[in-house]
Amino acid sequence: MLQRCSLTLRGSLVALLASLASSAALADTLSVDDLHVRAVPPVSTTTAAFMVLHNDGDEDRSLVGASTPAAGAAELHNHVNVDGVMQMRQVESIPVPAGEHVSLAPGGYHLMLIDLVAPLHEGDELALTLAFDEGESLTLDAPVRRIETMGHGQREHEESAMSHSGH
Ligand SMILES: [Cu+2]
Repeated sequence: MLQRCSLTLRGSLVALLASLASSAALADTLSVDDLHVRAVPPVSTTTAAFMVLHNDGDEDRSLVGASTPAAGAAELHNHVNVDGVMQMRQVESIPVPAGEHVSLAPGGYHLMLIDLVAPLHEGDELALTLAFDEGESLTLDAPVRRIETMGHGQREHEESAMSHSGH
């Protein structure tokens, strides 16, 4: 199961974030837009956060980690097409090439929030800390929103979680 296999990764993420705690403020070349968290039913212990990451600088950058007090773990995920079936996979980083932006959106890259400590309500705001490859971290308030999507709803997302394999 996802929960169990994420335990060792969670430990290393905590260590990583601890090492970043005293780092410099985010360089102004990186910015975050349209940050939000998917509203889920109270019985759900996982959800996903979405955003658009902008890199206005000359160097390729990447998002390398995330955390929130609202969840036991926050993992970087992508959806990949495996023999015609969309599966969620954990990734080590999400690249944000120089001068470009990357969307974290349903069906693609997203931050998976695992082991929610309390039910989410539409309109709540979660403090979400993003860690970048040169040691910067940025903490933002992520509003909880209802997201209506075709083909990539919460039910499918949870089924994808079930098919998680390899870690
Ligand atoms: Cu996911």
